[in-house]
Amino acid sequence: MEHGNQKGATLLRVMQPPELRGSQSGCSSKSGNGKSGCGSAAGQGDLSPELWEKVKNHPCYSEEAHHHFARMHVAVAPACNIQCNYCNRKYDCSNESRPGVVSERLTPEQAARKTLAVASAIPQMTVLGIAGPGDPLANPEKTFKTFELVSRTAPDIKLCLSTNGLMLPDYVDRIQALNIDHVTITINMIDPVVGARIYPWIYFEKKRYEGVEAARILSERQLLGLEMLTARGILCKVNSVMIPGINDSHLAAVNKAVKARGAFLHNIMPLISAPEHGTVFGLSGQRGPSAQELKQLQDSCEGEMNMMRHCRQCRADAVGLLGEDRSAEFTTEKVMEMEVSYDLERRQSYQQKVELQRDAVVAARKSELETLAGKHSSISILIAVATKGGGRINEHFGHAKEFQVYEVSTSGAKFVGHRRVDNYCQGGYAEEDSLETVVRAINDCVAVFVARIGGCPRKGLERAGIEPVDRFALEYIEQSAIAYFREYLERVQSGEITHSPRGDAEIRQGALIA
Ligand code: CLF
Ligand code: SF4
Repeated sequence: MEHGNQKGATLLRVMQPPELRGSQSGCSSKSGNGKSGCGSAAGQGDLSPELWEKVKNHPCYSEEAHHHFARMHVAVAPACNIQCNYCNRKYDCSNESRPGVVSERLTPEQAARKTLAVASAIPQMTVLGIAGPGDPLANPEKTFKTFELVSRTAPDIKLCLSTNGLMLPDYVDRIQALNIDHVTITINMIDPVVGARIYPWIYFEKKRYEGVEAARILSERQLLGLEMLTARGILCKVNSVMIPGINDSHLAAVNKAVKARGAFLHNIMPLISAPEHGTVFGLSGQRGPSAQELKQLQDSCEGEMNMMRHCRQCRADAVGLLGEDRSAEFTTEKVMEMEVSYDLERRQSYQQKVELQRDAVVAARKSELETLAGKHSSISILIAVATKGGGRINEHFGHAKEFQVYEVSTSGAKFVGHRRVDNYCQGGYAEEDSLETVVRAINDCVAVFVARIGGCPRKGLERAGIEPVDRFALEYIEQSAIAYFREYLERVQSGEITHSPRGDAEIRQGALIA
């Protein structure tokens, strides 16, 4: 564990963007991205080459990578050994997935073929994750067989596992032997009294436990599993579901506990809860957090610990960049008909080009940030961005299914979240209603950056006090955000505009599905 902690501390330092290292105010959430974003020797910092390789192209472990690299999940693990009050067994695991029905459950063989098919079609797909629809370690043979098959046929793909942690200590050796070097554990509490309000029961060693005893066993197993993994140098991310009134004030203690055990990243996600999901929380009216509540908690936990803020709570069969879902292109039927040619050289050469693009994004950000040198202000603003990926403002307002949100201050621009929305352009129906939902989702932002925008939504946004900005079309996001902020400060200082805090915003339920 000590070894893991030391490693963790080193990683945390280098995860900050080079230009912000040493700055208290900095984008430690740039964290997951900072170094990773660099994709260069400089960005690697003092990270060992082996660890750098693990992090730099993983879209969940590196915020910066998530603009460029994709992941895929295969739904091979239907069973679960615990009950969470935010989950309905008929649906996806909502600790890693949107609670929607998984389109198909796959055998390990089908999953391996699908992985090769996606790897052929999407050369920037770098990670295969198993995240449900139940718990992968409650289905160990299917899970490990899938990983074995893929590691044999597609050795460049990183293997990633997400678990509730109950069975984790039993499988640490197997995880290590298979080179699964990224493991996510969902840890919502370290206090069993809190846990009893989240988990009605667990099934462990052929016995069903309930209430506080169930939560105590689960918590002990989760923390033990985390310690065992980090002691072996396996990168661990902790996911926590923020449940207002139940564990929101407790998650700071969870953050400390997992940090002490060497966790690399902490991903605090909003509860997904609606009556139609049929979950205990959904039916009892338990609400999820607002955008401001979530951000405040993430901010308060962001010390030396990397906070993940770009999670999309994806389905257990998601495919593509985190902000998109291409799973419908890869159904079993389609995969069986596809000509699959896994070409390692082609994949590597494509990924090298992506690395160059990534270097350009970082260089542009760094150079723009220099224009803020010597400027001091307590002002920070949020900017919503319509993007299709690549780190650029390249999406039409009307086509955006989500907006990425950046916080900008004299310290720079940092990604702080995303907001899912309905397409404004839905073929002419209910466009006014769509605009209202967009405004509610980005109401805390002073501006929205888009590649293009029509006259009607432009006026509607202006009425809501959100400035539509299309003059940075196709430019890099962070560079543009810093340039906009510099002008914003000048306008405030000249008295042209008054800066005042904006209101809260609404987090839409669930993640994007195609
Ligand atoms: Fe999948 Fe999870 Fe691996 Fe990523 S997802 S198993 S670590 S490859 Fe990522 Fe999706 Fe959030 Fe999970 S955005 S739900 S954190
Ligand atoms: Fe559902 Fe996942 Fe919880 Fe199991 S661990 S009950 S599948 S949310």
